[in-house]
Formats: sequence, C-alpha cells, structure tokens
Amino acid sequence: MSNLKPFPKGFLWGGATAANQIEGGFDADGKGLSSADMVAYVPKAERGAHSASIEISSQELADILSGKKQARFPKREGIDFYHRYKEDIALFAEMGFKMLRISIHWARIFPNGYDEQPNEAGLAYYEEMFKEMHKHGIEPMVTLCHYETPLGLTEKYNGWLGREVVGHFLRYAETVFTRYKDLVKYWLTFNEINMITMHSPFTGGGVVIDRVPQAEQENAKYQALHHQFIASSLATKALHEIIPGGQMGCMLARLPHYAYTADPQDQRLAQWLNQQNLYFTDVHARGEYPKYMLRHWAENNVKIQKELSDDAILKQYPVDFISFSYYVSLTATTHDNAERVGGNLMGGVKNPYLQASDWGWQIDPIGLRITLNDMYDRYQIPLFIVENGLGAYDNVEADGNIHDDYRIAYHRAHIQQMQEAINDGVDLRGYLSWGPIDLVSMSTSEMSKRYGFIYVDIDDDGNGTKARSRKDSFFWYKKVIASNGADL
Ligand code: BGP
Repeated sequence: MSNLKPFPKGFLWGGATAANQIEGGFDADGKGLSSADMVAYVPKAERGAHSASIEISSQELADILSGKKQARFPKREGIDFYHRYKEDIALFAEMGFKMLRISIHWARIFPNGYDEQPNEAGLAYYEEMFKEMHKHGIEPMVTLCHYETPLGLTEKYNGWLGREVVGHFLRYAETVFTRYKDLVKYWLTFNEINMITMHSPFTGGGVVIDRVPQAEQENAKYQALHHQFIASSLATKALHEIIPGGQMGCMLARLPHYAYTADPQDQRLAQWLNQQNLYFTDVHARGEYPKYMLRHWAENNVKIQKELSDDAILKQYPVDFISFSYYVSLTATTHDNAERVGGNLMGGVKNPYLQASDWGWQIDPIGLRITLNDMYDRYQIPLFIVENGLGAYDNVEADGNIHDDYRIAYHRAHIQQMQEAINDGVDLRGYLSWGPIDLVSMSTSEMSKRYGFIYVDIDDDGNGTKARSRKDSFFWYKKVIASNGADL
C-alpha cells in the first residue's frame, strides 16, 4: 500500500471543453461570427505535418465572408453541444464530475464585440447551462475567451491589436459576472494566452497578421498580448467587485523544456525556452514584465505602446490562481545531430526516454510532477490543471464497445504524479481532463483525434449520428472520482 497522502478533500475532478469545439449552432439565437468560426478544414494530405487552418490571410477572410470560398467549417458544427448539453452534462454527472470547464462564446453575448447591448438569448442560454450543472452538483469553471474573438472586432480594430478591444472585453466580462454572479465562482480570462506567439494571432486574438507590415509583425503579437494582459487585470478587478469570493485564474499552455545534454549551452537554451513560456504567468501572477523579457525586447527591437497607468494596473490586480494545460514535454539542444520527432504543433528534438502519441506529442507524466513543483515554487499560489489528456484514434468494436486502455494508462500515470506533487507540498486544487467528451480537435480540425471518455459518432467529414456512448475510460474515471483518486 502506498504511504502517500491521499488527494485533499474537495479536490475538483472533472473535465474541460471550449465553446467553439463543442457547441455548433454558430449562428443560433443571435450569435455573431467569431475568429473561431472562420477556421476552415484543410485535409491531412494537403497540410502535411502542419496544423490545420490556423493561419488566415485577409484575402481568405474576405473570400470566406463573401461566400467565394467554399470551405467546410467543422468547428461551426462542433458536436452539437448547443442543443444536447443536458444529455452531456448528465453523462458528466454520471462520472461524478465536481467541476466542468466550459467557455462562453463571446459573440453569443456581444455578436459584433462592440455592440452597446448584450444579446439576451445568449445570456439566457448559458444561465440555463450553469443551472443544469448545479442541478447535478457540478461547479462551473468559465473561460471568457477560448481561441475566439468576435469578427466585428477584427474588422474594426484588427482584433486585440486595437487598444479599444480592452474596453469591449471588459464590458463583456462585467456583463457575464453580473448575470452569473450566483452561479459561477471560478473564471479564466484567456485560454493558453501564450499560444498567440506560437501560431496565428488570429486564433488567439482575432488579429489578421498580414494587415500589419512585415517588419512590425513580431512586435504586433506582443502589443496584442499586452492588451490581453491589461484586459485580464481589469477583469480580475471587476470580478472581485462584482462577485464576492470570485476566483480569477490565468491559463497557460505549459510547455516544459528539458536540455538534451549536460552541455551548459543546452542547459541555458532550455532555461531560456522555459522563461519564454513562463513569462506569461510571471506577468499575470507577479504583476510585471520580467527583466529577462525586457532585455529580449530591447535586443530585438520590440517596442510596445503602454498607457501611463498600465504598469500599476498589472501590479494591482494579479490573478488568484494559475491554471495550465499539460500534454507534453519538449527537449532542446544546440547540437544538430539530435534525432527529431515530427509532430503537429509539438514536434522538435526527440527525447529518447519518452513515447509519443500518434501526433508526435511526447508523453511525460513525471514532467507533470516537475512542472507542478516548479510552478508552485515560483508563484506560491493555488494551481489548477485545466487540460490534460491523450488524443488518440479509437476503434469501435462490433458490439459498440471502445476499449481505450491507452487513454486510461495516460491519465492514470499523470494522476499518480499529481499525487506525488501534492505530497511534495504543491497546492493543487483540481484536475480537469481535456475533452471528456470527443470534440473537434483544435490543431487538426478533425474528429478522429479523440480525447473523450464519451464517444461521439461523428467522423472527420462531419458524418455520423452524433450519438454518445461510454468508452472503457468512462467507467474507469468514474471509479477514480468516486474514490477521490485512491482507486486508479
Ligand atoms: C489546447 C487547447 C484546446 C485543445 C487542446 C488539444 O491547446 O486549449 O482547445 O484542443 O489543446 O489540442 P488538439 O485539439 O490540437 O489535440
């Protein structure tokens, strides 16, 4: 028997989703279009190892909007959660979920982003959803902006590049805080805020980058991000004023880097890559830009425009907790003889000690323990894992069963390392598995990269009955939650 301390009482087990990957109903009940609705499907054969559809040019955008481009938009259909959320929440409840992370699709509330008045149908829709969760004893965690920005803000301001968007975001945040103040205590501002510098800023910020002269494009990403940091701080202030006891978190795609060798050059490279990843949480939690990033900007001619009060705003309203996604660890080297691993989004140097998923994402449960320790040492505030899981192809047997022991093994190994980290002293509050129900993949726009404990009958072309069924992992996770992590 293990002599580890068990998971704390009240540990928040559950799952995490994003509006644009599950809802569908892209124009239902007054919703406006958002950047996420513009993500068109590029078949695997055409895109090679790259992620699908995350770059968009101003020409493509115009072609899509004018109907000239006939593209398929899997994210517009999602898994029809918009109409089936009661059935799906009942399934989450059957697994014993304590918490469900969803995101509000901003354009349901303010269809153009800059509207004066909110869309009542959108507000009522999420109100019903939160009530449904509470009926089952499930606490909502709500992301205000998960990879979508109303298209009206792209047209008017080029998305988050425009300072005006801060004010529009704040009005949106205040509107939903006020409406849901008795229903939602846990909030996140921007999903994986760091990804804006890693892939198209259209995804993370509604910015069409070719509208910016090439020489200023790198700068533009940092400028858009600065606006998101300010918006996040002001939303944190508003949350505390509107919802007593409300908790605001930031959300980082944590991408820990190991050095490939003991060569100090490799060690330093890994350190710098980790700094580039953690600088986001440094700003959110410590309330200021770290010096190492200011040096990098100075050396690379990055100059962002700040208003006079910006530094004070960042300092005064840091987040209450830090949340992050964790899927992989990465390896860095200055030596060019290291073997590479091809992967969508997460390729790079192959770590000889790790296995990779079918998409080349290297699986590293111990890396999660290391990450939890590192982040808690650095910030000393509560942590939440709000995404973790294995994207895999599932096989439906003739009798309808899905034996996804690979998915169970992935979660089990990560949960064991979480328990180790808690025993190391880390204040970890919850574990939300990514995509507890199959959903449209962010990076491939396909259904076949599945994360769910619940199977959804839809294929990559959007065909299928949309019927839901329980995989083996469904019964396993139910047992884990019922035993508060003791029965793995
Ligand atoms: C994170 C995103 C999610 C999600 C997940 C899995 O980066 O926050 O939206 O989709 O990764 O990624 P993918 O769907 O590409 O496998």
